[in-house]
Order: sequence, then structure tokens, then C-alpha cells
Amino acid sequence: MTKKALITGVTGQDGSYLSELLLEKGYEVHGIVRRTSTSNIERVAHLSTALRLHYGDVTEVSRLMLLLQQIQPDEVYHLASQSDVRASFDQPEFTGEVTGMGTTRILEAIRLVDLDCRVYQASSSEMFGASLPPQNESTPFWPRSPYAAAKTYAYWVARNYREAHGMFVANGIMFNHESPRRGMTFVTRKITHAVARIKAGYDRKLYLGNLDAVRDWGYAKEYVEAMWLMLQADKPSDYVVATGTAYTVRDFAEHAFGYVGLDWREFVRFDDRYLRPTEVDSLIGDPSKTAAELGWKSKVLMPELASLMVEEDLRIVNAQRAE
Ligand code: NAP
Ligand code: F7E
Repeated sequence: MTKKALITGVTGQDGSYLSELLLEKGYEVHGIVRRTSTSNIERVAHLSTALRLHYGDVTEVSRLMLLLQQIQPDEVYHLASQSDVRASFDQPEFTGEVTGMGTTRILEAIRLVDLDCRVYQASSSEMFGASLPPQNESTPFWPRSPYAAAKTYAYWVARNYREAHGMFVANGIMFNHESPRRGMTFVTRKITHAVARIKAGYDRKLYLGNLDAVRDWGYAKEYVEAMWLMLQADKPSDYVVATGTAYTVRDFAEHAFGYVGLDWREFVRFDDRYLRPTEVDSLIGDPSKTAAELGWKSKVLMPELASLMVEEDLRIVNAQRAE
């Protein structure tokens, strides 16, 4: 029997890589897409004949229930979220509604239609916030943004549906993961895209905020494999997904500019608009449980990740120039 998967947030970075992975594995893959006035399906356009897309929104439970009833998925990957930490300070209520309550709605919809399926909840290292690294599954949460607070709420709701209703719900506590498909506002992609534009002569400066922040950056394409593995386990649990390595934003900029032979110090300037009211200084994951129980281990580390992202942004910028 062909397995069926439903992905919320299918048009996002992770949704696109996960769709590819599940299609490769022979799944029938369904995705929920928001109706927007301009196209939001670029990341999955190449899969459009294989993917089955449905309009929906995690703020509308009646639609979620209908889709679950019609599709009858074996696995639900709940990735939909307002995922920009800085933006969550400007839109805290909206972030809570989508990133927090969205999880309750999807779980309650599954319960109400009495669907026997496995659920992945996209939890985040941001929940650790100010707790000192290395962070693992037992590290206390100390959220430092409305986004992190919403994800912490969603994490506990996921745990509660597991404990109260016996549902198979796994939390993937993912540390930052990036790729050439990363949204332009996140610091890695902002840097690699700027490097390509500066190299091509379109821009002369890049404005950034806190260069001292430490992150554990991995490659999104590898991280979606861990999502799938969590739903193949014998029992549901919570897993940290990370590389265990630490770099600053400054390190990332140095590698990205260095890849095209430029010195980052000539181009990067400070702009306090990119500072956050409360910052997360250092996130470094300890993925030992995930390695031991799921056999997952990251391969691509920051220097290679920065290079492959710059490489793809150079290709994009050069293709635009040729048009
Ligand atoms: P992303 O690129 O920002 O994608 C978010 C997805 O959610 C998009 O498809 C977006 O649709 C969709 N969405 C937003 N609001 C929605 C709504 N109201 N109803 C339905 N869909 C909605 O995020 P990502 O990097 O792929 O991350 C996937 C998940 O993992 C998110 O929950 C994120 O918070 C979490 N996470 C990410 C990281 C990371 O480093 N990437 C780390 C830990 C956890 P549009 O395309 O229409 O905007
Ligand atoms: O910031 C600093 C910024 O926005 C990383 C999301 O996927 O990962 C992501 O959240 C660091 C922060 O990611 C700029 O202050 C400096 O310390 O790329 P980011 P994030 O906030 O870590 C987690 C795990 C998620 O779950 C989230 O959904 O970089 N920084 N200058 C900057 N950040 C941005 N965006 N822009 C700057 O100019």
C-alpha cells in the first residue's frame, strides 16, 4: 500500500526538501498552500505534477478537518509557521496564532476526525533561548521572543496530545538549518545573496546586526531526513537535530565573502535595525540521542554550507543578469 503524507508549510524551505524526499520514497504527497495574490509555490514548482496541493491555512480548523478526512494521511508533517524571529517582535499576536495555536488546531483536527496517523511537530532550538549550550533534550526552555514562546507552547501541546490521547506525535527540536532555498531575511541567505550581488557589481555594502551571535548551522536537505526517521521509530519521542558545531555570524560572513576572494570587512556595515529586543546569544546542539536512536548524523558543516549557498546565489544573480 502506498503511504500518504500531508505537509503543512509545504511551500517553505523544509517543505520543499521533505516533499522531494517523500516522493523519492514512493509516498503520495499532499501539501497545504495558502492562497496569496502573488505566487508562493516557487520552491515546489518543479514537483507540481507529482505533488497534490490543496488550499488551506492553519488558522482554519474546519478546512484542516475536511482535508484530513479526504486525504486520510498516514503521516502529517506540521511545518507551517511564522518562522521569522525578528518579525515575531513586530507581530507577536499573529505569530502566536499561527506558530502556537496552529499546532493545537492540527492536532485537535486529527483527534476530532479520529485519524490514526503519526505527526511531526517542527519544534525549534529557539525554545532554549538563554539556556547555556550545549543544549539537549533535557535542557530547560527559556524563550527569548514571541516566536520562541509560541514554539514552546506548541512543543508542550504536542507532548500533551501524546500523553493525554495516546497519539504518535514527535517533536523535532531543530537547530538552524539553511540551504539555497532559505528565505532571504535569514542571516545566512541574506549574506550569501549579498556576496553574489556585490561580486556581480550590483551592491557595495551589506548591513547586518549582531555579528557575535553563535549558531549551530546545518544543511536543510539533511535535516528533513531526521523528520522522516522520527515518524518511523517504534515510539514517539523528542529529538534534538543539530551538527554540534558553533560559528558566529561573523565567521559565516568571513567564509561567504572569502569564497569569492573578498574580505568581508570591506563590505559589512552595522545597522541597529537588525538587533532584537532580546537576543539568543548561543545555540549549540547536542544531537547524541538522535544519533543513537535514529542513526542520523549531519555531514555538511558551516564552511561547506556557506560555499554551496554562495555558489547557487552566484548562479541566480548571473542568470538574472543574462535575462
Ligand atoms: P519557512 O521557509 O518560513 O516556511 C514556513 C511555511 O509555513 C511556508 O510554507 C509558509 O507559507 C507556511 N505558512 C505560514 N503561515 C501559514 C498559515 N497561516 N497557514 C498555512 N501555512 C502557513 O520555514 P522553514 O525554514 O521551512 O521551517 C519549517 C518549520 O520548521 C517552521 O515551523 C519553522 O518555524 C521550523 N523551524 C525551522 C528552523 C530552520 O532553521 N529553518 C529551525 C527550527 C524550526 P508561505 O510560503 O505561503 O509563506
Ligand atoms: O538569525 C543575527 C540574529 O534570523 C541568526 C529561524 O529559522 O532559526 C532561525 O532563527 C542570528 C541572530 O535566524 C542579522 O540576531 C545579525 O542572532 O538567521 P536568523 P534565527 O533567529 O536563529 C531558528 C532555529 C528558528 O526556529 C527560526 O524559525 O543572526 N543577525 N544580523 C541577523 N539576523 C538576521 N535575520 N538579519 C541580520 O541582518
